[in-house]
Amino acid sequence: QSLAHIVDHYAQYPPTGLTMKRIVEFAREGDAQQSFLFLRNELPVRLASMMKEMGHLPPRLLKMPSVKTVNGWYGTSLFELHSFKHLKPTGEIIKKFTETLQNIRRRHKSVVETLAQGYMEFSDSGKVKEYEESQIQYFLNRFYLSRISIRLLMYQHTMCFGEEVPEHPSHLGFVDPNCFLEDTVKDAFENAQFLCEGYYLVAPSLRLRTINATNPDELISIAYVPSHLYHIMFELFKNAMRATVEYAESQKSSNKLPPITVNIVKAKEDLTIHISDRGGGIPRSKADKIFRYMYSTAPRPVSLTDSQHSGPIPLAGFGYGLPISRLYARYFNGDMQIHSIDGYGTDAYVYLQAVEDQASEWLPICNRAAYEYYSSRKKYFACGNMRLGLGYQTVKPAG
Ligand code: W6P
Repeated sequence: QSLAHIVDHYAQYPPTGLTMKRIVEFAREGDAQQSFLFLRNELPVRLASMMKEMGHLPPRLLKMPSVKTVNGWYGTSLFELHSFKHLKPTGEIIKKFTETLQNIRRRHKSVVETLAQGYMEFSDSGKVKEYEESQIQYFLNRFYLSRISIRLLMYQHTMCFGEEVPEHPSHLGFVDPNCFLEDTVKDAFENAQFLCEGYYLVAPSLRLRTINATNPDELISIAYVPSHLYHIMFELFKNAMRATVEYAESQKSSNKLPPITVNIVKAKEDLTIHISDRGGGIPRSKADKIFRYMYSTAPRPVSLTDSQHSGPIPLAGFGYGLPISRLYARYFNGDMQIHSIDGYGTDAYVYLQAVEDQASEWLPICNRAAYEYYSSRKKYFACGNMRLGLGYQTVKPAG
């Protein structure tokens, strides 16, 4: 059976979207065998649909060595998973499956950097047309969203039913059923502050308020993926701090830096985190660009999470950080919005689902709208709102 055949087979099925509630329940009550039976089909479905989608990228981009490398990783991983299709779920097979998942995770670790490299190879070897750029942005949002979902499923299996241990005994795999948002937010702030002081010698302080609108006396917690929230907040804080310090310097202000204020509010439906800085804001003409993947301006692809630099680490510019953070927020049916007052400051809003069974995985599915996106040569930046039917839909969990 050829790889193309296997891809076609799995890509005909839509993914099965889960909710946070089901993920938590499954971590508590499920077992390795059930997980194996689900994932040996679900992971190939999600991998294959992205392989299909890669096929719609501009042909010249597909010829770039780094893009071929990533495509090859997907093929190898799909093939490995497919080899479990007809096997009896014995203890030994399940153990091998778990090891395979760990290998796959390692193999795909540097997908983001490698695709960034591929984009640079593409733009170095010829002019990038505007519609190509637009298709690539559209693709990357879907591709990275899918990657986030695949990695979460793999983490849940290896940490709940394999040898890997969760970061904290109260966690269920990669998920914290009682994620105290205030702790994660403070943690992200302190680490961004540390970077900021290392680079600028000063950093703004934090003014944090929490409002639990439903249970006023209770600390705010939801079931969530702590590392996703950390990633989102760390990115927003780095941006807010950089703006605050650089704006104060540009104003030759000798006053104390204005603090970054954060409000965390839990209501019946939404959990909102509002981050406000007085870093001078950004003009509307730049506002829609901050969620673009801008590989061309990145000096060298630098790993998103680990920094192997020596010397001061510049606070991130608008690279991949914000678009990927927004995908993390959207993944469980949340969102991220940024509104600015030019000449004053910026407000960032992170919306998460307050209720577990409303937090459904948001997955790219291949439908006609998506196909039309790749076949048309229009410039779609202006309607980049992926909620307007441009290929994104929530798949309701089965059963
Ligand atoms: C700015 C630009 C920005 C992006 C994201 C979060 C905060 C801020 N502040 O000036």
